[in-house]
Amino acid sequence: MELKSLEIPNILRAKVAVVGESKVGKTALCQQLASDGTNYPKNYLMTHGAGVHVKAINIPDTNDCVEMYLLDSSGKELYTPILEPLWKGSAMFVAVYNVCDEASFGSVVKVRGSIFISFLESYSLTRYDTFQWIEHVTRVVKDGDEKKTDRKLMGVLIANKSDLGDRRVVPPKAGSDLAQQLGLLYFECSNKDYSGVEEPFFYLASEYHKQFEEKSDQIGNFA
Ligand SMILES: Nc1nc2c(ncn2[C@@H]2O[C@H](COP(=O)(O)OP(=O)(O)OP(=O)(O)O)[C@@H](O)[C@H]2O)c(=O)[nH]1
Ligand SMILES: [Mg+2]
Repeated sequence: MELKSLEIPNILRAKVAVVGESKVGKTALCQQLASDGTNYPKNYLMTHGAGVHVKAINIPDTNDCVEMYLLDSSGKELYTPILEPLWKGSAMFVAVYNVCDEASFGSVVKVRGSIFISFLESYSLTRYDTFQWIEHVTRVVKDGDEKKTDRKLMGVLIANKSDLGDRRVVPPKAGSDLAQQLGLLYFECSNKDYSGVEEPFFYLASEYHKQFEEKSDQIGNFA
């Protein structure tokens, strides 16, 4: 037996806060990802508080694996006092909206008064909730960071339910423009068709791995 096949993988663990309005498909996303597309929940079952799903992603051309602990957070504002302590220590977030629900799009981001409203209006979108998922989760993680590292929380913006083309109200350009303004990468997916589900997580795992390698190099330089 080749010695290489006996090598034990290095496992990096990361907590991922999965956030967004109720019914946008966060639980479906986590379940589909963790089951490689075999566990799509057809019927809606509201998440009470949070659920945890695990996905291990191998980093190509390395012996490393990122184990992602997906914190599937309820989209009901009512649960945020329970969610806040759970979000602490997250290495990254995934913000999800439903392309057929404009209010779910408006509520993923910080509502920056008239600038944000005119941004929405330029896409003929007028509905938004006052709750701001990305702003909220990043603040909670930052406040909970005892080392005050000033590190930017990694994240992606996911437009879900792309299979419902005829009912779509949030155009791709609105999503990608918004993501660009927020310094995030934009992805589209359909949990139902299991298309585009893995890509955002491959991206996050790879970025996380890069950060780890940079840190290892720095430690190496000091040694
Ligand atoms: N057509 C379509 N329906 C989807 C998709 N993803 C999820 N759904 C449906 O949307 C509904 C809500 O999905 P959930 O994953 O439970 O939503 P959630 O964001 O976890 O909702 P909360 O737990 O209330 O926060 C369910 O009926 C799913 O079957 C998708 O990609 N396409
Ligand atoms: Mg859920």
